[in-house]
Amino acid sequence: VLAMPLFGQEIKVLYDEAELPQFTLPDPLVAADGTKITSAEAWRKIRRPELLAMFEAEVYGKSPSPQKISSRVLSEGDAFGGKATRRQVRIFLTGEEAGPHTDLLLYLPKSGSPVPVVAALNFKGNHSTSDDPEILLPKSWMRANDADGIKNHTATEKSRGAAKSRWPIERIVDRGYAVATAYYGDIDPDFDDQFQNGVHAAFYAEGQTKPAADEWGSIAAWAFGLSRIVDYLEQQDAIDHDRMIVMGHSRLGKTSLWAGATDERFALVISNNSGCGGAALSRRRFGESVRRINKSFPHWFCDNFVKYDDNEDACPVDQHELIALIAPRPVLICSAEEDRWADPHGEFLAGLYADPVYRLLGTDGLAVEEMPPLDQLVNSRIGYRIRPGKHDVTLSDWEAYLDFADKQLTSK
Ligand code: GTR
Repeated sequence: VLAMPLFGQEIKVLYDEAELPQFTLPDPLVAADGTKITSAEAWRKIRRPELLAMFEAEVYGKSPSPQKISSRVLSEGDAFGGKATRRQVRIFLTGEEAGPHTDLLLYLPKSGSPVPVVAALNFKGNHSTSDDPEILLPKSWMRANDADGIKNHTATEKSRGAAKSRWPIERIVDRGYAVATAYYGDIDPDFDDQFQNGVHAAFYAEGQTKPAADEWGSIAAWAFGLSRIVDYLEQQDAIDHDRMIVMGHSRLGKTSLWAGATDERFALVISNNSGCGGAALSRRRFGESVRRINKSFPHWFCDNFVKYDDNEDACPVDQHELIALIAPRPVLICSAEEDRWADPHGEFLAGLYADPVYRLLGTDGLAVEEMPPLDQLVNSRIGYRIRPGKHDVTLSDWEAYLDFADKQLTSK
């Protein structure tokens, strides 16, 4: 047990399985009124909507109904010596040019037929994902400052390629997948400003100044942005609409899971090192806890989630049920051995306890009952992998994502 200081208070951080509290997980196959869910139809009609509504009301907050997007191509040209097309397109999230927008960077392999796509938000701006000088420098507020070429919370030329180790774009293109990325701060800047900036304000009801306790926080807003990106991708004939993948790392891994749960157009969902509020079971309180995350990042979840600080057992849902909301679509949970803050074992267990739902829906679920050895991809409908090393996204992670997608998604 380590003690980590936070805002002058000591919050105990559990890093020992023997210290974990005893808990009972809610059963994904028992409805709130006690009814056992024994058919795919009852899952679809009763339990799935019920779980979705509880995650909305108690964890991430409910997002508004979308408006129809509009878009404008900013640039288009060849990339990687002509192997791919690079397109940059501004997506207007409310359909209005005066409203919030996000700039999508799309690399499309040149292929005779529609290609699968990986949609993933980035942390540092589109230009950080590659040295490609054609990528437009964002003007948006940047989280980092005086690091990686960010000055006054604004990107400079120096920050080009700052995150490229996480984005092996040419390799992804060579494997036949398109990449669609956008800067998450375009959708909602990642700091607690009571939701005055970003997409929230554009959806307030008359007289509303902040989201209600059961309405969207930042994670839900980023997921909403991913869905608007899918609105755009669906309009593109070059994209295979049956093979649209969402991927995210860390807070954006929490986001990709919520995006996959709420938007079934995502045919496959990948979370990398998503941890607390992502794939890790909250009731374990291993590493980052609900209380700790709500203190550090009060804007990520809805205000109701604070009720579960040191009180996880009272929450009507736990994160294995978030994985279950993706069923029967393939989901890949990725952990890193040294990323104990994100609770790799808790991430694995969420997959394991989602398995009964996947089986009820006629899939192979998670093919193992114990955590696999390092670097060994469990390539069943619920996938799992843990690799050596730290909280990060690596080339080997991407190879595993695409091995998983190659097997789990077949073109029609
Ligand atoms: C940490 C946070 C994690 C994770 C991570 C990240 O500070 O505690 O939940 O989201 O940030 O997004 O990099």
